[in-house]
Amino acid sequence: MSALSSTSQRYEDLKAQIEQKSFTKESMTKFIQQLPKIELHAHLNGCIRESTLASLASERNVKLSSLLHDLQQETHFTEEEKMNESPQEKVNKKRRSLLECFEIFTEIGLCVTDLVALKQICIEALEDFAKQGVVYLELRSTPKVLLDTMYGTKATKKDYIDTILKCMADFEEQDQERYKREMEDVKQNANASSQSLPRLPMTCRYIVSINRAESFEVAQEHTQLAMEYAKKSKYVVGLDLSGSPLKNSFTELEPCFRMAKDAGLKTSIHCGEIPCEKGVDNETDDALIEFSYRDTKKILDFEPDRLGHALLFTDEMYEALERGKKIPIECCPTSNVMTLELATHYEGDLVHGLRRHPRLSKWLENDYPCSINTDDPGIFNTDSSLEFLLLVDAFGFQNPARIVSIVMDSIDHAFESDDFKAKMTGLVTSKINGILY
Ligand code: 6MZ
Repeated sequence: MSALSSTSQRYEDLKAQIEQKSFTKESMTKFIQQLPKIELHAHLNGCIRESTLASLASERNVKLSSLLHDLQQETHFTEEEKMNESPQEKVNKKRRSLLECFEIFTEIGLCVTDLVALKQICIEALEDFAKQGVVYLELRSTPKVLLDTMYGTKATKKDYIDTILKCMADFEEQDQERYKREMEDVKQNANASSQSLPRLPMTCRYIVSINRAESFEVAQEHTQLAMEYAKKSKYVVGLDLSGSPLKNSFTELEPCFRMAKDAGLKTSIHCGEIPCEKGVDNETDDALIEFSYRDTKKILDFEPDRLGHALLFTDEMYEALERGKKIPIECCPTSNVMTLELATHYEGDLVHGLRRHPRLSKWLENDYPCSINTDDPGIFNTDSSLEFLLLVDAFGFQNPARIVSIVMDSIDHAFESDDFKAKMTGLVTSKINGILY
């Protein structure tokens, strides 16, 4: 039996075991918190902790918009939810429409101005993901020219990438050591329960981003950087297109993505964040809808390795995806609810908002390849465990089998080798067995 087929057999056995076990709400929450997770869609600057943003802003005399950063007064509960006192973290208390998110990114840019701040937000992001049990992280970020305060000079985009890669390498080394140490302790303590098994170490990877708002020349520069680094570093695995969907078009940037693809780099492209057809909302004008339709078609024809969000396609586009290559989608539940404002105007809280997600219930129903991610945990006040707990509440899962299958399938969407994925599947399967018994 090949390594891959033996691990997939173990995975089938595992699903069957989970389905046979009964879970209370508490045991399900605990299980999900301990579950090893795969995070494939997170933007570094969007991971900034609120406290770090506040202190960097005060050091640099940046005034953060109170509308965007102070807790909103209205809590958006339904009457029924008010009676049941829903947990606070499931409530959308902040203004986070897509446009408001881009205002915040501008403010973050005014605060993360040097390599020291970059290093701080990177280390904190890695710690935060690891704490939630993430075992494989693909973090993306747009290289920027910052300041090198040590020498009082400008730091190049290569310095930006080197800083992130160094944080990742150091973090991995320390996390591996911690794991070995904790395993030794477990071995020496014969009575240790499976619940006290140490958290698996986290593997980190980096995806170079191109921001749509920047010029073609900058996009070319980032493509070259991604290709150059992918050759010499195991950490750099792909190229992403993100940024405001109102800016530029994929059509203009396609040559960069083709070049990356031809060089063997993996690609992930944000799409479907604005409607591709009339009647979805009352805000998007016809010219923008037409632009979005054409741009999305171009992205789908290009066939990137993964699609970011893929929220507001036409039915025809979704059907073509289903029939065709089934390109894996990086779904970010809280982010989607907030940016589409699914929880602001109607029933209000995130759980009800997620039930109004334009596509997620269909993806789950049809087993469409789809990972669950945080997008910008610092901005959306979320983490990798909360995203799964939200799914459980919104879709009423009675046991975590569906969650486990999403995690296991996501391993397959990673920008990594088959060998790596087979090993990761084995590790995750053993860990889940450990949590179960
Ligand atoms: C599109 C997004 C995004 O690259 O500076 N970004 N792009 N849609 C989204 N949905 C909410 N969330 C984040 O991280 C911040 C950058 O990531 C992109 C934006 O370009 C944002 O400026 P980095 O580390």
